[in-house]
Amino acid sequence: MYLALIVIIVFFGNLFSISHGQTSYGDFKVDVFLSGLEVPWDMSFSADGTLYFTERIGRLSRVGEEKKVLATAETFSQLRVEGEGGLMGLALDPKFADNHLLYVCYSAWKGDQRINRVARFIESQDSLQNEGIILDNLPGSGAHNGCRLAFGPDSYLYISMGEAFNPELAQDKTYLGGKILRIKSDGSIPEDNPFGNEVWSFGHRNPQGLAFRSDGKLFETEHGPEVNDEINVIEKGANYGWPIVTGNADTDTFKQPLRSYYPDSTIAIAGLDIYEADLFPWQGNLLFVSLKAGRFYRLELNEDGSYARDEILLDRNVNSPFGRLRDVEVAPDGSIFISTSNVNDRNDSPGPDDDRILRLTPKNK
Ligand SMILES: [Ca+2]
Ligand SMILES: [Ca+2]
Repeated sequence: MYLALIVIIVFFGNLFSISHGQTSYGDFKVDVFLSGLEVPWDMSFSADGTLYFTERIGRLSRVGEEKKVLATAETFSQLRVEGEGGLMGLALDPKFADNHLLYVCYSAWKGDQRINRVARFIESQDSLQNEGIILDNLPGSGAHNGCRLAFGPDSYLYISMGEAFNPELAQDKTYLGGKILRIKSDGSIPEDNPFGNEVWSFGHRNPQGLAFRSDGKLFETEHGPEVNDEINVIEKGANYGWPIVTGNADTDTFKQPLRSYYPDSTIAIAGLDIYEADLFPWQGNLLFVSLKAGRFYRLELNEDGSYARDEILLDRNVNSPFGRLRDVEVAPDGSIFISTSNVNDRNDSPGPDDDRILRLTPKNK
């Protein structure tokens, strides 16, 4: 039995939540769905509920009736696993059920140069085949590689790119780092992109979360430098400020974040998803996780789309034994999957079962 459903930990959400006056939503439980992983970086579900996920060391796996490793490091051309780089973003084609195409964003070597790239594969006979590099020579570094992927309702692929430690170039619309990029699934540039290249929005630092709501609104998370992690609503051609401003800025030049966190220290917000299922009473909430603080948040919006309130559901310093949290993904059945990031990452003491993928369900269902 590959499912390590050994540990079942019941959390009392109402005891541990940091209250902003909201009603308690009651209890949920956490099952360890998979263990013994190494930085499961991005998760994605096909419509039939099969889980696909990457590990940063270069593994890509599928979990349906059974767990199957579809690809290892040599599958990805010149894969560069170092620092925060490696195999990262994953997205399934909008027509995945018919064409079995999937897309990854990974760090690579080009000679002695560090780059990132986006490649497309076909899933065939329990492996990934026919690598097609659709966007190459993206800026790369030991960290600040971005690399989250999301398909929009326009069927175009959106890519978050870190500025690869070239902060001033985040403002340069001809440089592809520090940007949200938008391409067609064959790598070509849509005619209605705002600057005639792949750039969709700019002034980003290291965006680590990217998710569309079903109405087409695009949300993004971004690590602040030492302060001011951000949740942003991404709009065509907009400037999100880095490195001129971080967090809330008293200016009309830069797009204000939907929510800026922690003016005194960062918690490194990473994976993001929007809850649009009905297993939990959290419809329309933004779900996101943090690496440094090991937190899992849900954030409620007002009718007008502005920030209403948030709740911390897991916190490594309060109620969570799971350490750093990397990605969150809502499954088609409405349960919530969270991946940890402790092995060969910035955690001094990974547990014997790390890394793990967790599954959250309501306690009474
Ligand atoms: Ca994901
Ligand atoms: Ca900003």
